[in-house]
Amino acid sequence: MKTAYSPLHERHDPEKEFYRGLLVDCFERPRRALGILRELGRRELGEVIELDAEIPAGDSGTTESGIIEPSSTIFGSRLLPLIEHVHGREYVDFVETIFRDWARETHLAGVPRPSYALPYTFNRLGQDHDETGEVVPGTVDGRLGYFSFDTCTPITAGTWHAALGSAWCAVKGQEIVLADGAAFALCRPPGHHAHRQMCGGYCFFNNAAIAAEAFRQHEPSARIAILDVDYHHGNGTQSIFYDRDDVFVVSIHADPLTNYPYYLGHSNERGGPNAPESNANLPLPDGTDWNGYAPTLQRALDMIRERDPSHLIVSLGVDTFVGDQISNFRLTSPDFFELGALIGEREWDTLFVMEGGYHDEIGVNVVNVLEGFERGGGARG
Ligand code: SP5
Ligand code: ZN
Repeated sequence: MKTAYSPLHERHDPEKEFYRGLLVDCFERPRRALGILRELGRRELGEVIELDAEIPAGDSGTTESGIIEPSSTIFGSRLLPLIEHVHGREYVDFVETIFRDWARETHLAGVPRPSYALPYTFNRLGQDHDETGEVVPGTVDGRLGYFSFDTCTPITAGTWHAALGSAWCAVKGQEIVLADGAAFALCRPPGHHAHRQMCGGYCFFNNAAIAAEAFRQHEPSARIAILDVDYHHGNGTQSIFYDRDDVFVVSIHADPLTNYPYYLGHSNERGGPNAPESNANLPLPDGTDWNGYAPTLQRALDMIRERDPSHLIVSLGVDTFVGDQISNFRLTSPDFFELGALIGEREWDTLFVMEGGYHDEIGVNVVNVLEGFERGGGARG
């Protein structure tokens, strides 16, 4: 199986996130993707296609000389329209320009210039009332709060380019699947918490949703299934596809009653009025090990089979690992091989899109899933 990788992710390396009233070191760091890359080099999974973007150093949206960099010419004409299809123009503009504006504004205010932007307020009104809360504020703090849902997703000078590079991996991965039947998009930053118009959970662009859109644009009758095995519920993916019957979303995750991202991910969320069976949530209790996990995975795969998908996208988080820093499931490294094999047995054309996983064994665990998939019969083999 081939891997799509972009070194641009290294430009997103924020120092701190805000958690329980304290600034703590970020969990979502470049070493995660670099660890996966290193393990891919040690094992014989297949070629790593390094996407090469000649993007000059500098703040998001600008070069050092202050000239706006036209991302569409760097990444090819396909990427930005796909991202804007999923996220809308206003939000994409926000991701591109917010750090530059934040740096300028804090500089003008005469305060020390922070290396990352975080919100201190949030727009709740837009969720509750149709007529209010829909006006995008004009100031930096107002926009940050309008387009974010938590305080653990700092935006830096390099975030825009890293997020573009990440989405680019997903789109490249989609192209590889058309040719090979399987691919691994080594996306970083991750994507499954990103909503149409909100970043959060370390995510900016919803890479899995963008890949789904790419499949649909290539083949308008494509039926996509997204299987999300990250420890955390894929609230962004759910909300993007909730009322659409062309994309089935099923997620196995820690119970949102007691776990991040809270609020969404309950088993009674089955789809919107136009797509009543398009979403499935399979929450599991803290402490779940492979014995508890495997039957639920089989159930999810059976649900997917009922939809007879043309393509499967796996939102692959390995933060279900027993040693993970921020999670409470108990899967072991050999279990990840089994997880991949159970998916591979179904023999769907499959795109793996990287999501979470915060232990140094991330590389071993990810490559175990991918090797297990191939051993299980995936990738037309
Ligand atoms: C993609 C992904 O996995 N995003 C997860 C975002 C989770 N953010 C919440 C972080 C909560 C940190 N909890 C620290 C617990 C330390 N024991
Ligand atoms: Zn996660």
